[in-house]
Amino acid sequence: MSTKSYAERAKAHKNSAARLLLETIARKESNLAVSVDVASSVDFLAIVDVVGPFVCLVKTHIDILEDFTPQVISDLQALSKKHDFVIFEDRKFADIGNTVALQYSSGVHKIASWAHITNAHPVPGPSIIAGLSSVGLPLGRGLLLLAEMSTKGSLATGAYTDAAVQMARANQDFVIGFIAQRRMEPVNEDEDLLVLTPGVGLDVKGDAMGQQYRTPREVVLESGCDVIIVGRGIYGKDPKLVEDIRAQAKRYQDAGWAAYLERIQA
Ligand code: BMP
Repeated sequence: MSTKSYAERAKAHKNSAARLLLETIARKESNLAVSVDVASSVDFLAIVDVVGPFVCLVKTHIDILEDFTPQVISDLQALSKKHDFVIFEDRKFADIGNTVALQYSSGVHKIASWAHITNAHPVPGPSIIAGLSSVGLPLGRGLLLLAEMSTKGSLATGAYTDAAVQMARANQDFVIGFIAQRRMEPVNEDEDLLVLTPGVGLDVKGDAMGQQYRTPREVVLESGCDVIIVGRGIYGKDPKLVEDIRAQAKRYQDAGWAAYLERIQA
């Protein structure tokens, strides 16, 4: 279990996106990421503006927006400056290196130009990292590998997860960590692969489509993860209920930070 502080880890980290995330967590005393999965740009930006003060990171699924225009990205970047948060596009790339390089740099969304962090399934093997890093590394971006998933019946377990960890270890200039459900024990003192964990909720244990939730305490204290990713637990009642969204964001921020303080004091 890591008892090092986020601030200490920020100083030592070699990847600029990882450093930015760790510094932001320490500065804002927040290991909360909010996943803003709504279809309207107006709702999306309104939620980001409300949760902004409470989060270290905003996670997007930019292809969900049905009225996407490049202006959404400018507005998101302005909110990222206003509230001091990192942007993570949860794109889950999963193709050959040449294709993912194009998907990352081009198309309507031009993800590499604005997302500090993105992620990929390790299923194609190390070539996916080569493709993405050819675009992202010169821009100072970071990549997370999906080593595990939060869903019931996930195939990302056992040898697959171990292979994802090996792929990350071999590419630590660009791969900054994992989407996973637990901390992966480092091989030495210098290794610092972050773990960002979705499937977090305080009130319910899952949804009707296989999602499974654990509490911030289980995730951060018991499983040693670094960032809790919360979606519907924060905006789920109604994306327009601004006061409730603010209160939930604060509630999850407090729960995540209390679990971290308990961990580093252990
Ligand atoms: P929610 O908290 O509303 O269940 O949302 C979880 C978010 O995290 C979704 O955007 C989903 O795509 C993402 N996610 C997940 O739930 N489990 C995983 O294993 C990986 C994910 O990216």
